[in-house]
Amino acid sequence: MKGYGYFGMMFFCLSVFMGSTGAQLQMGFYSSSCPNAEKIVQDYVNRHIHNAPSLAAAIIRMHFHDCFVRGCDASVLLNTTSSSNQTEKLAAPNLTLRGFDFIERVKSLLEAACPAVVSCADIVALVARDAVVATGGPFWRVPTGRRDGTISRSSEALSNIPPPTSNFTNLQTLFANQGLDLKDLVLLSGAHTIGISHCSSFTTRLYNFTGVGDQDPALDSEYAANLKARKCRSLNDNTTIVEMDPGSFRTFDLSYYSLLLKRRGLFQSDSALTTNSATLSFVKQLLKGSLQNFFAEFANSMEKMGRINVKTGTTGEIRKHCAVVNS
Ligand code: HEM
Ligand SMILES: *[C@@H]1O[C@H](CO)[C@@H](O)[C@H](O)[C@H]1NC(C)=O
Ligand SMILES: *[C@@H]1O[C@H](CO)[C@@H](O)[C@H](O)[C@H]1NC(C)=O
Ligand SMILES: *[C@@H]1O[C@H](CO)[C@@H](O)[C@H](O)[C@H]1NC(C)=O
Ligand SMILES: *[C@@H]1O[C@H](CO)[C@@H](O)[C@H](O)[C@H]1NC(C)=O
Ligand SMILES: *[C@@H]1O[C@H](CO)[C@@H](O)[C@H](O)[C@H]1NC(C)=O
Ligand SMILES: CC(=O)N[C@H]1CO[C@H](CO)[C@@H](O)[C@@H]1O
Repeated sequence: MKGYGYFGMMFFCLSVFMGSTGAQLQMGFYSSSCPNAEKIVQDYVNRHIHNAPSLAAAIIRMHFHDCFVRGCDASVLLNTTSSSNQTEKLAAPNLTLRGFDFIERVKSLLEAACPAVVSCADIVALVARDAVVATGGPFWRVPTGRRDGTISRSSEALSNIPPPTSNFTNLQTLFANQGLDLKDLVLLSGAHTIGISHCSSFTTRLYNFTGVGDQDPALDSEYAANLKARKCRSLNDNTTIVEMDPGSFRTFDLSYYSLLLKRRGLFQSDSALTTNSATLSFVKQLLKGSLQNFFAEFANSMEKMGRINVKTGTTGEIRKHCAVVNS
């Protein structure tokens, strides 16, 4: 358990205690039940990611949204049906999730090779890792054996996934609820080194921060002026997209953290990492270290995130289609 810290340890004991079988994730869980499973995923990602490199960002974010609601159980993939309430997909934070069809295509290859063996939750975890690696980002271990949940509620996405307007306290609480500490918060937020955002995720910072037509003073004013002039021309722009780490939004590097210190983090939640002395000091430490060091630390936190409240053993099910529970 080295490096997992107090929260991790507590969480670990709790999840072993709560799992009905006490089963845990393990490396190569499918090595006898579906020996090529991980290779099928990796080959598919390697063959297709170059046509759509932006999917690396989309799917690591999907993995995060999955894990933060009912654990990493692919609940984020479920469609709303006439017999379910609104599922997580219909919650505002999902609006901008992408890559559902990519996951579904990988699933159909695995169903063809080994019917009803590989969970959608493991597919999301594996595709997220393989896509990030294929685009030059960090590698992390993905132990497998997750099973799929049968419940997905829009309201739970709203209460568990931090909004971009989060302040430090909100972030600390929502991460602690998942057994993640402040170091994990800083490292995992580092995923914002890749990908894009819609203007609507942050335009209040530009146009109406406290409701009097003002700007967020924590955002660099030159950057804000630029965003207003060139990208997000109104408070209600919900279609324009911007690079979260302008100039290197496809490269998994340390520049996200440099931007934070220049007051150019895009969301209030990014900026909030510099408002607490512990997280600010982690940010500075990361910037002093090497890229390899960031990758290694990021890998630890990703593996930890991938274990949140997983269903193993005989709980849950192995879905046949990722968007619907088995009938
Ligand atoms: C700390 C709290 C976090 C908040 C408040 C947050 C919020 C957001 C928001 C609002 C967007 C833009 C959505 C849009 O407008 O299109 C976004 C994008 C993204 N987030 Fe986060 N996020 C957080 C943590 C994370 C974590 C833990 C990860 C992964 C480990 C992550 C990975 C991403 C990625 C890769 C994108 C770009 C998605 C794309 O290109 O489609 N975020 N995030
Ligand atoms: C789930 O919903 C998406 C659109 O949101 C649709 O394209 C897909 O076919 C649906 N899947 C199933 C199995 O109903
Ligand atoms: C729908 O929501 C209600 C109230 O939260 C709950 O009692 C019910 O079990 C939910 N139904 C499904 C199918 O999840
Ligand atoms: C953080 O935001 C919450 C509401 O989301 C608010 O109640 C709290 O006062 C804020 N904390 C600080 C330190 O601003
Ligand atoms: C700014 O916010 C205030 C308070 O929420 C609101 O009354 C006002 O209409 C907003 N301004 C614009 C331009 O939307
Ligand atoms: C985007 O903005 C338009 C115009 O303000 C509005 O009609 C539409 O409902 C918005 N879309 C979403 C998904 O919020
Ligand atoms: C991908 C997806 O299902 N997006 C949905 C998110 O929620 C909105 C409503 O809030 C739906 O219109 C989208 O289809």
